[in-house]
Amino acid sequence: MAIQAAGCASPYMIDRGRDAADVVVLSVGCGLGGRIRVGPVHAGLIGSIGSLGLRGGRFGCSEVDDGEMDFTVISGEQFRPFGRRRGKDYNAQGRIPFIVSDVETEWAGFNPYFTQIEVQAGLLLVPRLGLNPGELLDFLLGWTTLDIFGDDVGFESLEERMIREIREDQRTRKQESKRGQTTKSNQPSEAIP
Ligand SMILES: [Ca+2]
Repeated sequence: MAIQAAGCASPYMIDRGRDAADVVVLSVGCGLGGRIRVGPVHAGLIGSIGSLGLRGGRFGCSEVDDGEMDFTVISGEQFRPFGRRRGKDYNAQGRIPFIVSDVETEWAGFNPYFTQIEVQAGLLLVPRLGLNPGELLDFLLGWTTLDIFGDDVGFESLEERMIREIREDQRTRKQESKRGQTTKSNQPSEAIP
């Protein structure tokens, strides 16, 4: 996202920005309890719905009423981010203790759900902190154009384009304002009689 914010809008750089955003999850839901998950292995006691923050490579809320419940011996969770499909959605069910046994996705490629590490804990507000080593590898290899998760979809959405153009406009105004101040300060001051 920072790369996109820097104004580099080629499809290649847009994908590098998205790949970078995929690595970290920092979001919050509503509910009660705590949970830890390392790929398909999980343990916890939690019920939570909704998602707001950085998750699935996007900042914002999720598209469907996602959430999770986890009683360690049985679990279920669903997530689908807004925007262009890049294989970050999942519907995962666990019917045996500690293991997610069934993961469905709209995506044909490898699901990054299996390389995700995340913890959640809270009362009413349930923060979620996650890191995905698989996505980190995808980000690093992405600079060589190798796309192991098949999530390099290229061009910008209308929303992304609007955000970029607003940021570019703000940056240009700032630079012009700075230049104006520098020119003023370099002008010779009037001679004091
Ligand atoms: Ca990628």
